Amino acid sequence: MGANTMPEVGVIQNTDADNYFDRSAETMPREALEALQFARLRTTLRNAHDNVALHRKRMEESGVVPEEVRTLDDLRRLPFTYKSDLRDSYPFGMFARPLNAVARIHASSGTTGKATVVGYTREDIQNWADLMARSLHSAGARAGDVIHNAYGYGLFTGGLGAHYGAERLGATVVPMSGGSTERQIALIMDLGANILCATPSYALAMAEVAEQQGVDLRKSQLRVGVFGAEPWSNAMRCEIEERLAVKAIDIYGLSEIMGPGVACECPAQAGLHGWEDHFLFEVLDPETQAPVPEGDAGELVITTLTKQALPMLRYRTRDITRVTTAPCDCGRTHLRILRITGRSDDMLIIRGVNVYPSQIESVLVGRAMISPHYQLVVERRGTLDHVTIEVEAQCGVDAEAFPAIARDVARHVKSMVGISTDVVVKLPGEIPRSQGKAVRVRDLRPKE
Ligand code: DLL
Repeated sequence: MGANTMPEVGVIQNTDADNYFDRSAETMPREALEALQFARLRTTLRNAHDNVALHRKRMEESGVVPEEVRTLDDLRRLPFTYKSDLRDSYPFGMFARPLNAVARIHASSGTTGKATVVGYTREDIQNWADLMARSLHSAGARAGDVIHNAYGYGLFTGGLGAHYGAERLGATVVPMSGGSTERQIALIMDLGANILCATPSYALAMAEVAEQQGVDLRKSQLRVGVFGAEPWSNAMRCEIEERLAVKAIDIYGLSEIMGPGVACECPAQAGLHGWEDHFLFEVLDPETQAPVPEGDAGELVITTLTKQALPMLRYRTRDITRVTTAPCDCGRTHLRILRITGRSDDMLIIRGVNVYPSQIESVLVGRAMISPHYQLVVERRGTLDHVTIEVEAQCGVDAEAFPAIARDVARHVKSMVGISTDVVVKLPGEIPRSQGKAVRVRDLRPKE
Protein backbone atom coordinates (compact mmCIF):
# COMPACT_ATOMS: atom_id res chain seq x y z
CA MET A 1 0.00 0.00 0.00
CA GLY A 2 1.51 3.34 -1.02
CA ALA A 3 1.42 6.60 0.88
CA ASN A 4 -1.40 7.84 -1.41
CA THR A 5 -3.71 5.16 -0.04
CA MET A 6 -2.88 6.08 3.53
CA PRO A 7 -5.66 4.83 5.78
CA GLU A 8 -7.42 7.24 8.02
CA VAL A 9 -6.29 6.98 11.62
CA GLY A 10 -8.84 5.22 13.73
CA VAL A 11 -10.65 3.18 11.10
CA ILE A 12 -10.92 -0.55 11.65
CA GLN A 13 -13.00 -2.81 9.49
CA ASN A 14 -14.79 -5.56 11.25
CA THR A 15 -15.64 -8.34 8.90
CA ASP A 16 -17.37 -10.55 11.40
CA ALA A 17 -19.07 -8.35 13.95
CA ASP A 18 -20.74 -11.34 15.55
CA ASN A 19 -17.55 -13.02 16.50
CA TYR A 20 -15.20 -10.11 16.45
CA PHE A 21 -12.53 -11.93 14.54
CA ASP A 22 -11.14 -9.27 12.23
CA ARG A 23 -9.89 -11.69 9.61
CA SER A 24 -8.69 -9.09 7.12
CA ALA A 25 -6.59 -7.33 9.74
CA GLU A 26 -5.45 -10.30 11.81
CA THR A 27 -4.36 -12.57 8.99
CA MET A 28 -3.03 -9.87 6.67
CA PRO A 29 0.07 -11.01 4.77
CA ARG A 30 3.15 -9.53 6.46
CA GLU A 31 4.06 -7.46 3.44
CA ALA A 32 0.69 -5.73 3.45
CA LEU A 33 0.90 -5.35 7.20
CA GLU A 34 4.24 -3.57 6.88
CA ALA A 35 2.87 -1.28 4.18
CA LEU A 36 -0.03 -0.41 6.45
CA GLN A 37 2.38 0.20 9.33
CA PHE A 38 4.46 2.49 7.19
CA ALA A 39 1.49 4.57 6.08
CA ARG A 40 0.25 4.86 9.64
CA LEU A 41 3.73 5.69 10.91
CA ARG A 42 3.87 8.71 8.63
CA THR A 43 0.52 9.94 9.95
CA THR A 44 1.70 9.37 13.51
CA LEU A 45 4.97 11.22 12.94
CA ARG A 46 3.10 14.18 11.47
CA ASN A 47 0.70 14.21 14.43
CA ALA A 48 3.58 14.01 16.94
CA HIS A 49 5.62 16.65 15.12
CA ASP A 50 2.82 19.17 14.72
CA ASN A 51 1.19 18.78 18.10
CA VAL A 52 3.79 17.76 20.70
CA ALA A 53 6.65 20.20 21.35
CA LEU A 54 8.90 17.48 22.80
CA HIS A 55 8.58 15.22 19.75
CA ARG A 56 9.06 18.15 17.36
CA LYS A 57 12.23 19.24 19.16
CA ARG A 58 13.63 15.72 19.12
CA MET A 59 12.80 15.21 15.45
CA GLU A 60 14.48 18.49 14.59
CA GLU A 61 17.55 17.58 16.65
CA SER A 62 17.88 14.24 14.89
CA GLY A 63 17.08 15.68 11.44
CA VAL A 64 13.90 13.66 10.94
CA VAL A 65 11.19 15.18 8.74
CA PRO A 66 7.99 13.05 8.79
CA GLU A 67 7.52 13.15 5.00
CA GLU A 68 11.14 12.15 4.40
CA VAL A 69 10.75 8.89 6.28
CA ARG A 70 10.88 6.39 3.42
CA THR A 71 10.91 2.98 5.09
CA LEU A 72 10.03 1.42 8.40
CA ASP A 73 13.75 1.12 9.08
CA ASP A 74 14.05 4.90 9.04
CA LEU A 75 12.31 4.71 12.40
CA ARG A 76 15.69 3.92 13.90
CA ARG A 77 16.77 7.48 13.30
CA LEU A 78 14.20 8.67 15.79
CA PRO A 79 15.16 9.14 19.42
CA PHE A 80 13.51 7.05 22.15
CA THR A 81 10.73 8.17 24.47
CA TYR A 82 10.98 7.27 28.16
CA LYS A 83 8.57 7.15 31.07
CA SER A 84 10.54 10.09 32.50
CA ASP A 85 9.43 12.19 29.49
CA LEU A 86 5.82 11.71 30.57
CA ARG A 87 6.72 12.59 34.15
CA ASP A 88 8.69 15.66 33.11
CA SER A 89 5.78 16.92 31.06
CA TYR A 90 3.21 16.10 33.77
CA PRO A 91 0.29 16.22 33.41
CA PHE A 92 -0.61 17.00 29.77
CA GLY A 93 2.63 18.13 28.11
CA MET A 94 2.81 15.15 25.72
CA PHE A 95 -0.82 15.28 24.64
CA ALA A 96 -1.26 15.93 20.93
CA ARG A 97 -4.80 17.18 21.43
CA PRO A 98 -6.26 19.97 23.58
CA LEU A 99 -8.01 18.74 26.69
CA ASN A 100 -11.45 19.43 25.22
CA ALA A 101 -10.73 16.76 22.57
CA VAL A 102 -9.65 14.24 25.21
CA ALA A 103 -12.46 11.92 26.24
CA ARG A 104 -10.72 10.05 29.04
CA ILE A 105 -7.68 10.18 31.30
CA HIS A 106 -5.95 7.26 32.99
CA ALA A 107 -2.89 7.36 35.23
CA SER A 108 -0.42 4.99 36.77
CA SER A 109 0.43 5.53 40.41
CA GLY A 110 4.12 4.96 39.76
CA THR A 111 6.14 3.38 42.51
CA THR A 112 8.74 6.09 42.10
CA GLY A 113 7.81 9.73 41.93
CA LYS A 114 4.91 11.36 40.13
CA ALA A 115 2.10 9.57 38.37
CA THR A 116 2.14 9.36 34.60
CA VAL A 117 -1.02 10.66 33.02
CA VAL A 118 -2.31 9.34 29.68
CA GLY A 119 -5.21 10.57 27.54
CA TYR A 120 -7.50 9.24 24.82
CA THR A 121 -9.69 10.87 22.19
CA ARG A 122 -13.06 9.31 21.48
CA GLU A 123 -11.50 7.49 18.52
CA ASP A 124 -8.66 6.26 20.72
CA ILE A 125 -11.24 4.78 23.09
CA GLN A 126 -13.03 3.16 20.13
CA ASN A 127 -9.80 1.63 18.86
CA TRP A 128 -8.90 0.42 22.33
CA ALA A 129 -12.33 -1.22 22.73
CA ASP A 130 -11.90 -2.84 19.30
CA LEU A 131 -8.43 -4.14 20.13
CA MET A 132 -9.55 -5.38 23.51
CA ALA A 133 -12.53 -7.13 21.88
CA ARG A 134 -10.09 -8.62 19.35
CA SER A 135 -7.89 -9.78 22.24
CA LEU A 136 -10.78 -11.31 24.17
CA HIS A 137 -11.95 -13.08 21.04
CA SER A 138 -8.44 -14.34 20.41
CA ALA A 139 -8.42 -15.64 23.99
CA GLY A 140 -11.58 -17.63 23.27
CA ALA A 141 -14.33 -15.31 24.55
CA ARG A 142 -17.45 -14.94 22.42
CA ALA A 143 -20.53 -12.74 22.16
CA GLY A 144 -23.02 -13.96 24.72
CA ASP A 145 -20.40 -15.00 27.26
CA VAL A 146 -20.55 -13.67 30.80
CA ILE A 147 -17.25 -11.93 31.51
CA HIS A 148 -16.33 -11.47 35.17
CA ASN A 149 -13.95 -8.52 35.23
CA ALA A 150 -11.78 -8.48 38.37
CA TYR A 151 -9.23 -5.99 37.01
CA GLY A 152 -9.27 -2.83 39.11
CA TYR A 153 -11.60 -0.08 37.86
CA GLY A 154 -10.44 3.51 38.08
CA LEU A 155 -7.24 5.19 36.95
CA PHE A 156 -5.65 1.76 36.26
CA THR A 157 -6.34 0.82 32.64
CA GLY A 158 -7.15 -2.84 33.42
CA GLY A 159 -10.77 -2.51 34.60
CA LEU A 160 -12.21 -0.07 32.05
CA GLY A 161 -10.03 -1.45 29.24
CA ALA A 162 -11.39 -4.97 29.65
CA HIS A 163 -14.90 -3.63 30.32
CA TYR A 164 -15.22 -1.69 27.05
CA GLY A 165 -13.69 -4.57 25.09
CA ALA A 166 -16.10 -7.07 26.63
CA GLU A 167 -19.08 -4.86 25.79
CA ARG A 168 -17.77 -4.37 22.26
CA LEU A 169 -17.47 -8.13 21.87
CA GLY A 170 -21.13 -8.48 22.72
CA ALA A 171 -20.56 -10.18 26.06
CA THR A 172 -22.33 -9.57 29.36
CA VAL A 173 -19.89 -7.82 31.70
CA VAL A 174 -19.83 -8.18 35.47
CA PRO A 175 -17.83 -5.05 36.48
CA MET A 176 -16.50 -6.48 39.73
CA SER A 177 -13.09 -4.75 40.08
CA GLY A 178 -10.54 -6.14 42.58
CA GLY A 179 -11.12 -7.10 46.23
CA SER A 180 -14.07 -8.60 48.16
CA THR A 181 -12.78 -12.01 47.18
CA GLU A 182 -15.57 -14.05 48.80
CA ARG A 183 -18.16 -11.99 46.96
CA GLN A 184 -16.27 -12.44 43.69
CA ILE A 185 -16.47 -16.20 44.09
CA ALA A 186 -20.18 -16.16 44.91
CA LEU A 187 -20.88 -14.03 41.83
CA ILE A 188 -18.75 -16.19 39.53
CA MET A 189 -20.81 -19.19 40.63
CA ASP A 190 -24.24 -17.51 40.78
CA LEU A 191 -24.03 -15.52 37.54
CA GLY A 192 -22.44 -18.33 35.59
CA ALA A 193 -19.33 -16.45 34.47
CA ASN A 194 -17.57 -18.03 31.46
CA ILE A 195 -14.56 -15.76 31.28
CA LEU A 196 -12.44 -14.43 34.15
CA CYS A 197 -10.33 -11.31 33.70
CA ALA A 198 -7.82 -10.79 36.55
CA THR A 199 -4.14 -10.62 37.32
CA PRO A 200 -2.75 -14.17 37.52
CA SER A 201 -1.77 -13.68 41.16
CA TYR A 202 -5.29 -12.57 42.05
CA ALA A 203 -6.81 -15.50 40.16
CA LEU A 204 -4.76 -17.79 42.36
CA ALA A 205 -5.79 -15.90 45.50
CA MET A 206 -9.42 -16.42 44.42
CA ALA A 207 -8.85 -20.12 43.90
CA GLU A 208 -7.42 -20.37 47.40
CA VAL A 209 -10.31 -18.53 49.08
CA ALA A 210 -12.81 -20.65 47.16
CA GLU A 211 -11.11 -23.83 48.36
CA GLN A 212 -11.20 -22.53 51.95
CA GLN A 213 -14.92 -21.86 51.58
CA GLY A 214 -15.52 -25.30 50.18
CA VAL A 215 -16.52 -23.87 46.77
CA ASP A 216 -15.25 -25.85 43.79
CA LEU A 217 -14.44 -23.27 41.13
CA ARG A 218 -13.53 -26.14 38.84
CA LYS A 219 -17.26 -26.84 38.67
CA SER A 220 -18.11 -23.25 37.71
CA GLN A 221 -18.99 -22.22 34.15
CA LEU A 222 -15.55 -20.60 33.75
CA ARG A 223 -13.86 -21.64 30.51
CA VAL A 224 -11.12 -19.10 29.89
CA GLY A 225 -9.03 -16.80 32.07
CA VAL A 226 -7.53 -13.66 30.52
CA PHE A 227 -4.62 -12.91 32.78
CA GLY A 228 -2.01 -10.16 32.62
CA ALA A 229 -0.68 -6.90 34.05
CA GLU A 230 2.24 -8.69 35.74
CA PRO A 231 4.87 -11.28 34.81
CA TRP A 232 3.88 -14.90 35.38
CA SER A 233 5.61 -18.16 34.64
CA ASN A 234 4.43 -21.21 32.77
CA ALA A 235 4.39 -23.07 36.09
CA MET A 236 1.90 -20.49 37.33
CA ARG A 237 -0.19 -21.03 34.20
CA CYS A 238 -0.37 -24.79 34.89
CA GLU A 239 -1.28 -24.17 38.53
CA ILE A 240 -4.11 -21.79 37.60
CA GLU A 241 -5.42 -24.05 34.83
CA GLU A 242 -5.51 -26.94 37.26
CA ARG A 243 -7.16 -25.12 40.14
CA LEU A 244 -9.72 -23.16 38.13
CA ALA A 245 -10.23 -25.58 35.24
CA VAL A 246 -9.81 -22.77 32.69
CA LYS A 247 -7.60 -22.18 29.71
CA ALA A 248 -5.22 -19.49 31.01
CA ILE A 249 -4.45 -16.89 28.34
CA ASP A 250 -1.77 -14.21 28.66
CA ILE A 251 -2.63 -10.59 27.83
CA TYR A 252 -0.21 -7.68 27.74
CA GLY A 253 -0.42 -3.94 27.66
CA LEU A 254 0.75 -0.78 29.32
CA SER A 255 -0.96 2.51 29.98
CA GLU A 256 1.65 4.63 28.19
CA ILE A 257 0.88 2.78 24.95
CA MET A 258 -2.87 2.11 25.46
CA GLY A 259 -3.67 -0.28 28.30
CA PRO A 260 -4.56 -4.00 28.11
CA GLY A 261 -4.94 -5.36 24.59
CA VAL A 262 -1.62 -4.34 23.03
CA ALA A 263 -0.94 -8.08 22.65
CA CYS A 264 -2.81 -11.26 23.55
CA GLU A 265 -2.38 -15.00 23.17
CA CYS A 266 -4.60 -17.18 21.02
CA PRO A 267 -5.67 -20.71 22.03
CA ALA A 268 -2.29 -22.01 20.73
CA GLN A 269 -0.77 -20.42 23.89
CA ALA A 270 2.44 -19.95 21.93
CA GLY A 271 3.14 -16.28 22.53
CA LEU A 272 1.09 -13.10 22.53
CA HIS A 273 0.09 -11.68 19.15
CA GLY A 274 1.21 -8.05 19.16
CA TRP A 275 -1.41 -6.15 17.16
CA GLU A 276 0.89 -4.80 14.49
CA ASP A 277 -1.73 -2.81 12.59
CA HIS A 278 -1.78 -0.46 15.60
CA PHE A 279 1.71 -0.79 17.07
CA LEU A 280 5.26 -1.16 15.80
CA PHE A 281 7.37 -3.46 17.93
CA GLU A 282 11.16 -3.49 18.15
CA VAL A 283 13.36 -5.60 20.41
CA LEU A 284 16.63 -3.93 21.34
CA ASP A 285 19.65 -4.65 23.44
CA PRO A 286 18.92 -2.35 26.40
CA GLU A 287 22.61 -1.43 26.75
CA THR A 288 23.75 -0.89 23.15
CA GLN A 289 20.25 -0.08 21.83
CA ALA A 290 21.02 -2.19 18.75
CA PRO A 291 18.25 -4.46 17.43
CA VAL A 292 18.69 -8.06 18.60
CA PRO A 293 18.26 -10.93 16.11
CA GLU A 294 14.70 -12.27 15.98
CA GLY A 295 14.17 -14.73 18.82
CA ASP A 296 16.82 -13.24 21.11
CA ALA A 297 15.91 -11.56 24.39
CA GLY A 298 15.88 -7.80 24.60
CA GLU A 299 13.82 -4.79 25.63
CA LEU A 300 10.49 -4.25 23.91
CA VAL A 301 10.23 -0.80 22.31
CA ILE A 302 6.82 0.24 21.00
CA THR A 303 5.65 2.97 18.61
CA THR A 304 1.93 3.67 18.40
CA LEU A 305 0.47 3.84 14.89
CA THR A 306 -3.09 5.03 15.44
CA LYS A 307 -3.14 6.90 18.75
CA GLN A 308 -4.36 10.46 18.39
CA ALA A 309 -4.18 12.03 21.87
CA LEU A 310 -0.89 10.46 22.95
CA PRO A 311 1.25 9.28 20.06
CA MET A 312 4.32 7.46 21.38
CA LEU A 313 7.51 7.16 19.39
CA ARG A 314 9.90 4.33 20.24
CA TYR A 315 8.71 4.01 23.83
CA ARG A 316 11.20 2.14 26.02
CA THR A 317 8.91 -0.25 27.92
CA ARG A 318 11.70 -1.78 30.05
CA ASP A 319 9.93 -5.12 29.47
CA ILE A 320 12.25 -7.95 28.54
CA THR A 321 11.05 -10.48 25.99
CA ARG A 322 11.68 -12.30 22.70
CA VAL A 323 9.54 -12.13 19.58
CA THR A 324 8.95 -14.30 16.55
CA THR A 325 7.29 -13.60 13.19
CA ALA A 326 7.04 -17.34 12.43
CA PRO A 327 3.51 -18.38 11.36
CA CYS A 328 1.18 -19.33 14.20
CA ASP A 329 -1.14 -22.34 14.12
CA CYS A 330 -4.14 -20.01 14.45
CA GLY A 331 -3.43 -18.34 11.10
CA ARG A 332 -2.84 -14.89 12.54
CA THR A 333 0.16 -13.21 10.95
CA HIS A 334 0.93 -10.69 13.67
CA LEU A 335 4.21 -11.32 15.48
CA ARG A 336 4.24 -13.18 18.76
CA ILE A 337 5.75 -11.87 21.99
CA LEU A 338 7.12 -14.93 23.74
CA ARG A 339 6.11 -13.96 27.25
CA ILE A 340 7.39 -10.97 29.19
CA THR A 341 10.08 -12.39 31.47
CA GLY A 342 10.09 -9.28 33.63
CA ARG A 343 11.05 -5.63 33.66
CA SER A 344 14.69 -4.67 33.36
CA ASP A 345 14.13 -2.60 36.55
CA ASP A 346 13.18 -5.81 38.40
CA MET A 347 16.24 -7.75 37.29
CA LEU A 348 18.40 -8.82 40.22
CA ILE A 349 22.11 -9.35 39.83
CA ILE A 350 23.13 -11.97 42.34
CA ARG A 351 26.88 -12.59 42.32
CA GLY A 352 27.02 -11.77 38.67
CA VAL A 353 23.98 -13.86 37.68
CA ASN A 354 21.06 -11.93 36.17
CA VAL A 355 17.79 -13.17 37.63
CA TYR A 356 14.15 -12.23 37.14
CA PRO A 357 11.62 -13.06 39.87
CA SER A 358 9.62 -15.10 37.32
CA GLN A 359 12.57 -17.50 36.91
CA ILE A 360 12.50 -18.23 40.63
CA GLU A 361 8.70 -18.52 40.42
CA SER A 362 9.05 -21.30 37.85
CA VAL A 363 10.97 -23.35 40.39
CA LEU A 364 8.62 -22.65 43.31
CA VAL A 365 5.17 -23.06 41.79
CA GLY A 366 3.91 -26.63 41.71
CA ARG A 367 6.56 -27.88 44.17
CA ALA A 368 5.34 -30.37 46.77
CA MET A 369 4.32 -29.13 50.22
CA ILE A 370 4.50 -25.40 49.40
CA SER A 371 1.76 -23.14 48.08
CA PRO A 372 2.31 -20.93 45.00
CA HIS A 373 2.60 -17.70 47.03
CA TYR A 374 6.06 -16.26 47.52
CA GLN A 375 8.14 -13.12 48.03
CA LEU A 376 11.79 -12.41 47.43
CA VAL A 377 13.61 -10.28 50.00
CA VAL A 378 16.70 -8.60 48.56
CA GLU A 379 19.39 -7.23 50.90
CA ARG A 380 22.91 -5.96 50.60
CA ARG A 381 25.39 -8.11 52.53
CA GLY A 382 28.77 -6.41 52.42
CA THR A 383 29.22 -5.55 48.77
CA LEU A 384 27.00 -8.34 47.46
CA ASP A 385 23.26 -8.62 46.95
CA HIS A 386 21.54 -11.51 48.66
CA VAL A 387 18.10 -13.04 48.17
CA THR A 388 15.94 -14.70 50.78
CA ILE A 389 13.00 -16.60 49.30
CA GLU A 390 9.93 -16.62 51.49
CA VAL A 391 7.64 -19.50 50.63
CA GLU A 392 4.58 -20.80 52.38
CA ALA A 393 3.87 -24.31 53.58
CA GLN A 394 0.66 -25.89 52.36
CA CYS A 395 -2.08 -26.41 54.95
CA GLY A 396 -1.49 -29.51 57.04
CA VAL A 397 2.27 -29.70 56.50
CA ASP A 398 4.04 -30.40 59.81
CA ALA A 399 6.41 -27.60 60.95
CA GLU A 400 9.05 -30.26 61.53
CA ALA A 401 9.26 -30.64 57.76
CA PHE A 402 10.03 -26.94 57.19
CA PRO A 403 13.86 -27.18 57.31
CA ALA A 404 13.85 -30.03 54.79
CA ILE A 405 11.46 -28.08 52.50
CA ALA A 406 13.75 -25.02 52.72
CA ARG A 407 16.82 -27.09 51.80
CA ASP A 408 14.98 -28.70 48.90
CA VAL A 409 13.81 -25.34 47.49
CA ALA A 410 17.29 -23.78 47.84
CA ARG A 411 18.87 -26.77 46.09
CA HIS A 412 16.46 -26.58 43.13
CA VAL A 413 16.83 -22.80 42.79
CA LYS A 414 20.60 -23.23 42.79
CA SER A 415 20.53 -25.90 40.13
CA MET A 416 17.87 -24.34 37.89
CA VAL A 417 18.49 -20.59 38.26
CA GLY A 418 22.12 -20.71 39.34
CA ILE A 419 22.01 -18.59 42.49
CA SER A 420 22.45 -19.39 46.18
CA THR A 421 19.56 -18.22 48.34
CA ASP A 422 18.26 -18.54 51.87
CA VAL A 423 14.78 -20.00 52.05
CA VAL A 424 12.31 -19.27 54.84
CA VAL A 425 9.20 -21.44 55.06
CA LYS A 426 6.23 -19.52 56.46
CA LEU A 427 2.91 -20.71 57.83
CA PRO A 428 -0.12 -20.93 55.51
CA GLY A 429 -1.56 -17.45 54.88
CA GLU A 430 1.53 -15.53 56.03
CA ILE A 431 2.61 -14.26 52.61
CA PRO A 432 0.45 -11.26 51.59
CA ARG A 433 -2.14 -12.10 48.90
CA SER A 434 -2.54 -9.84 45.91
CA GLN A 435 -5.75 -8.17 44.76
CA GLY A 436 -4.10 -6.76 41.67
CA LYS A 437 -0.44 -6.69 40.74
CA ALA A 438 1.45 -8.91 43.20
CA VAL A 439 4.44 -7.52 45.10
CA ARG A 440 7.07 -10.18 44.42
CA VAL A 441 10.18 -8.38 45.65
CA ARG A 442 10.84 -6.60 48.96
CA ASP A 443 13.97 -4.61 48.27
CA LEU A 444 15.77 -3.76 51.50
CA ARG A 445 18.94 -2.52 49.80
CA PRO A 446 20.03 1.00 50.74
CA LYS A 447 18.84 3.55 48.15
CA GLU A 448 21.79 4.69 45.99
O1 DLL B 1 -0.88 -3.44 33.51
C1 DLL B 1 -2.25 -2.92 31.59
C2 DLL B 1 -2.86 -4.27 31.67
C3 DLL B 1 -4.02 -4.45 32.38
C4 DLL B 1 -2.31 -5.34 30.97
C5 DLL B 1 -4.63 -5.70 32.43
C6 DLL B 1 -2.91 -6.58 31.00
C7 DLL B 1 -4.07 -6.77 31.73
P1 DLL B 1 0.33 -0.72 33.55
O2 DLL B 1 -0.26 -0.63 34.91
O3 DLL B 1 0.75 0.55 32.87
O4 DLL B 1 -0.68 -1.37 32.55
O5 DLL B 1 1.57 -1.71 33.65
C8 DLL B 1 2.26 -2.08 32.50
O6 DLL B 1 2.81 -4.24 33.45
O7 DLL B 1 5.06 -2.62 31.20
C9 DLL B 1 4.67 -4.85 32.15
O8 DLL B 1 5.83 -4.59 32.93
C10 DLL B 1 3.57 -5.37 33.04
N1 DLL B 1 2.70 -6.30 32.30
C11 DLL B 1 1.51 -6.06 31.73
N2 DLL B 1 1.03 -7.19 31.17
C12 DLL B 1 1.95 -8.16 31.37
C13 DLL B 1 2.05 -9.54 31.02
C14 DLL B 1 -1.20 -2.63 32.66
N3 DLL B 1 1.08 -10.19 30.37
C15 DLL B 1 3.35 -3.04 32.85
N4 DLL B 1 3.18 -10.20 31.38
C16 DLL B 1 4.09 -3.54 31.64
C17 DLL B 1 4.17 -9.57 32.04
C18 DLL B 1 3.02 -7.58 32.09
N5 DLL B 1 4.12 -8.29 32.42
